[in-house]
Amino acid sequence: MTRVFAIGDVQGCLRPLNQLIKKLPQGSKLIFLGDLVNRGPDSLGALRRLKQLQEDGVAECLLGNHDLNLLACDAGLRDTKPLDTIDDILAAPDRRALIDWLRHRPMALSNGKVLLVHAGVLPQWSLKRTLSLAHEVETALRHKKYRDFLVQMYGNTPNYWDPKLTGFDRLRLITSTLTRIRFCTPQGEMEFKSKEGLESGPAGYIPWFEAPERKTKSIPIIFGHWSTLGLLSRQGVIGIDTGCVWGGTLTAIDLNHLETMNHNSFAGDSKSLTIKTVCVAGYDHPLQM
Ligand SMILES: [Mn+2]
Repeated sequence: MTRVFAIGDVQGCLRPLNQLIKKLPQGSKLIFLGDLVNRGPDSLGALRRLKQLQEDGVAECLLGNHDLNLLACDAGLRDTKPLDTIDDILAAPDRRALIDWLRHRPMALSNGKVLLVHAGVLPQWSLKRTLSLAHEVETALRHKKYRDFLVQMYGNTPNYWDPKLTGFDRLRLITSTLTRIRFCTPQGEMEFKSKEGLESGPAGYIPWFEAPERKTKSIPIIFGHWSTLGLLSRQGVIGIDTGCVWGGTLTAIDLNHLETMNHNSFAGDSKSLTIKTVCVAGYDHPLQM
């Protein structure tokens, strides 16, 4: 059986990426949870490596908010900011190939037993709904006029799900959820400012996975994005952004191990999943905030 690992936010940390791959069993399939680039010391090297791994059939990579920011910078819609480390990609001779590869990556993945997203999902979304909404954004990004979507991508509204949403409002809501969500109300109204731990949301807001009516409770969700949580397993979800780029670690989780567990042991309750991970030390000279 092919071993499958989900891997947290690489963010341009090529050395830890290479070290982690060396520690995993030969022939493993690797699924990266987005934020492939930015903040780390070698975004270009990491992106080239991940593209090669995907083209070799070894890896797949989800899109995260930093990857979408790169697409927007490439399209001339956003200037790089002082902490950004993507200039090397924008100056690279293979820039076009890298960008075109990146915009064809998925926004969510599932084999029916586990759901993988960069940031999270809204309470009203089932597994099927999540994959279908992810596909709407994927279609926009793969279209030859994908720049039209990038122009409209930024913004914090709408911040709650309404199936009647259409056009760019709908695509923006889906993108904000899958790549940026941390806190929402129990009804799923999102808030985008809080970035610290589980208790750091404003009054009335909870981590997205604690929404009491969340329709994805029966399937484990693996996500990245929220590095201030560290490795987290609760409510049937597993966060694996362990802050590689901030001096933490780069974490891989064994999905085969997860799939062999009794489904009922995590459905809808607050128990932690038993998980098996492989970690390497992250970037050892973290940038100053
Ligand atoms: Mn992120």
